Amino acid sequence: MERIRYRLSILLFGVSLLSACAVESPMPFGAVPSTAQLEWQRMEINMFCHFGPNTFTGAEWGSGEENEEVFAPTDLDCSQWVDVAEAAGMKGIILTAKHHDGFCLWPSSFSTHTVTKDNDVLRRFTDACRGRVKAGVYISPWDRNHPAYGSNEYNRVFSNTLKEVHTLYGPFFEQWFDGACGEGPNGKRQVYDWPLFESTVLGINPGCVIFSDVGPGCRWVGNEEGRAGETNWSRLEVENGKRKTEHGGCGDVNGSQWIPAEVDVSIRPGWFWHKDEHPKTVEELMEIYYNSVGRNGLLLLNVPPDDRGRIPAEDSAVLVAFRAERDRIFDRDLAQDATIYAFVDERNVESHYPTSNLTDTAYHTYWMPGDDDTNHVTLVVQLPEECEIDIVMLQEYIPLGQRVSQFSIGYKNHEHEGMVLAQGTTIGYKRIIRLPQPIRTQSLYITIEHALAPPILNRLSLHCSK
Ligand code: FUL
Repeated sequence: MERIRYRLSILLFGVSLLSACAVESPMPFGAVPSTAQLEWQRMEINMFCHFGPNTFTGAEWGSGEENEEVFAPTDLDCSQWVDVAEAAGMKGIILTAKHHDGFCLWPSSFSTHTVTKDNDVLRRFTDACRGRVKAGVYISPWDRNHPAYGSNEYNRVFSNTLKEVHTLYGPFFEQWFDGACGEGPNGKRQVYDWPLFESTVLGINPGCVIFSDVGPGCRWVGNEEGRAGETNWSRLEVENGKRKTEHGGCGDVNGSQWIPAEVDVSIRPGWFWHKDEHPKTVEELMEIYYNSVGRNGLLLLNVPPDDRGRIPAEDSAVLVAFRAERDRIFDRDLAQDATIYAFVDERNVESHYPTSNLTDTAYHTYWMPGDDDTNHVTLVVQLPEECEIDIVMLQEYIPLGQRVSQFSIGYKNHEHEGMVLAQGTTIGYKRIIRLPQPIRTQSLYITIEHALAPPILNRLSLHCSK
């Protein structure tokens, strides 16, 4: 007994010593991402594949009356899609398993408008993705073919369709619900039962990130041009399936739910492949990258397979070049060997966290100032030598919430005058700021002018795009 008591007291002493030394992790601020949403955000760029009867008819919105035999890829190869996605540095692919024409790329039991059993494209797609990239699925609630569309019965049909796809082909990392709600074959519109659709998917796969105009997993950014708002909060306020404030591109600073922005855009003019259309250039894709990933969004870039069922060579070439350009700029971090000093107003910050956490590449190490330091927090980045810089990349540690609402970047010129180079509002998961012109300097200032709670940053890097 005595021995047990002795062991227990040693143990308790050890535990109290440990907790005295350990830094308590900061309290989260506001809504925070779920584990699935965090993993999703860290994917950064995913591929969208619009593929179906429209690929063969030249339409963008099929009528639903197309003959099933129209869908006839001559050389279908879903692993080639995965090859292209991997080469482009994309982590997931979302396939339009059913677009508005209602045609199912799997032999569904709930529709007659489908591929045949021996031509199960969804199966080939999920098989090709396994172990390489994550698979996601677009299933349009709008259905221009289904006879039940426009009635209560259709909501049950659609829920069963979701159940079928997620049970037989899942798990999917993302379920894409398009917001379009047009007329069906009988001229009626459907009143969608969103709570039923969501609970069906999440009941089977709680980790599935559901996209729609209002989430709950991620939200539409409000345009199809590849642009998030310069101010972009990952919070939103949704009530009865509607945004309380109309801020697709900007989110809602006061929102109580974590619903980050997804930026969907096509590499070509149309969503589906059309013979006479061509992909965007690397410069255009870089612009999209800066305006999406660089503004706290996830980029969902549509790369449509052609009528062979393969991604055309010109699209894959531009994607490889797009990746090479990102690597060229961002693989070289000029701040890697920098020393970073932190001040609040004029005084040194007393922090439990080393500023070296800002330049290491580990995701879960971060820096924050003192508990009351929310405004005028300046990080002085002292470089080992003078460098030319035209890009600053900042990341907030979003598992503890999104906090920063105003920041600026500056430096001292050769006359030692302070010069503001750029100003911004939100940072979020990632913010990439392109300076109006390159500067040569050995030290740069990043000031968090205002945050809703002490700012917590996990990464700061400097680059030169020249
Ligand atoms: C839109 C749809 O109507 C388009 O056809 C496309 O699927 C795009 C991604 O979403 O709202």
